[in-house]
Amino acid sequence: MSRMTLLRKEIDGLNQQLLKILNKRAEIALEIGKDKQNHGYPIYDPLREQQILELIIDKNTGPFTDEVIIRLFKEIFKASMSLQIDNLANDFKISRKVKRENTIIKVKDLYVGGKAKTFIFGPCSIENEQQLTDSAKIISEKGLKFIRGGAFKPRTSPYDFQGLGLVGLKLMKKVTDRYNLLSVVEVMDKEQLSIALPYIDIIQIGARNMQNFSLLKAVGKVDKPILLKRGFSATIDEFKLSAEYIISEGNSNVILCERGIRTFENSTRNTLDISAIPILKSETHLPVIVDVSHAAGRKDILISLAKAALAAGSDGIMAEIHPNPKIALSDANQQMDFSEFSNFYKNILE
Ligand SMILES: [Mn+2]
Repeated sequence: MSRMTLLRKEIDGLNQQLLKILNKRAEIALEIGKDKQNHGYPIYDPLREQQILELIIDKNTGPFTDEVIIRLFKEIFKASMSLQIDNLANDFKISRKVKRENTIIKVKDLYVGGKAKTFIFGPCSIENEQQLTDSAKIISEKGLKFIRGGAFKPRTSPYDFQGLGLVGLKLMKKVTDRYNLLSVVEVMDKEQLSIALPYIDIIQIGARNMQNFSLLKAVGKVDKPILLKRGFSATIDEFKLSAEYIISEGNSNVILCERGIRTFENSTRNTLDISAIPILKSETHLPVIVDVSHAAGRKDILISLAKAALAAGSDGIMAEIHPNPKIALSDANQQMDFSEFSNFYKNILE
C-alpha cells in the first residue's frame, strides 16, 4: 500500500471518529436545550460560548491557527443551536409532529379543515341592515354557510369609517339567525372581544393584531374558534408562534389565514404567499384558508388566486363581496359585486 493510501485510510478513520463525536455532542446539546426550555433560559448563551472558545484556544497547539479553530467551532455551535431550536419547535402544540392528523374545527353543525372546503364571503364592513341582508341572502342562495363582516374596522387612517360597533354586531346576529349562517367578525382588543362574543361564531384576529400577544392570550381562553390572519410583515414562523400563543392558553380551534404579505411589488395590494399554504399544512395540523381579496386589493385576478390557493392545499377561501362596491365604506376596490361574486364562485368550484 502506498503512503498516500495509508494516510487517506487514516483520514477516513478520523472522519468517522469526528462524525461520532459531533453527533454525540449534538445529543448532549439537545439535552441542554430541553433543560433550558424547562427553566425558561434562552438557547443562546454568549458568555458560555466565549468560555468554551477560551478553553479550546488554550489547548490549541496547531497546525490550525486560533482563528481557524474559532471559526470551525462557531460553525459547530451554530449547528447545535439550530438543532435545539428545531427540536423545541417540534414540541409546539401546533406542530404536525405532535399531532399527525388534521385538526377539524366544529362550528355549530359545520366543520372547517375537513374534506369539504370552507368558503367565507361577505362585506368588508357591516354598513347597514340592507347591505348585510342582501349579502347574507346571496350567500345563502348558493348554499354557503359562512358570512364575514367587520363591526370594528382597523383602518389605516383614524378619519376613515371605523365600523358600526355593537350596532353592527347586533345586525350580524340578526342576519345570521335569519339565514342560518355562521359569522366571522374581527375584534381588535379584549374589550371588543367581550362585547362581540355573544353575537358572533368565529372570532377573527386581523393581520395588524397578529402579534398583539395579550389579545392572542385572551382569545386563547374563549370557547369559540379563532380565525388568525397572518400579519403582512410576519414570517411563517412568526405566524405559527402567534397561533401557538392561542393554543397554549387552551383554545385549539385556530384557523390560519394567509392574506398576502408586503413586498416591493405594487401591482397588488399585498403579495399572496402561496408557499405559505403547503408549509403551514405540513408543519402544523391546523386548517389553512386564504383571503384573496386583501392579498390582491383588486378584483380581476381573484379567480386565479383562489384556484392557486386551493391547488396548493388551502382548506378554504375568504373574499369580500358587497351589493354595491362603488359606495362601500371600506375596501371599495377589492369587493366583488354580486354578479362578479357568482362568476367567481362558479369558476373556483370547477
Ligand atoms: Mn377589508
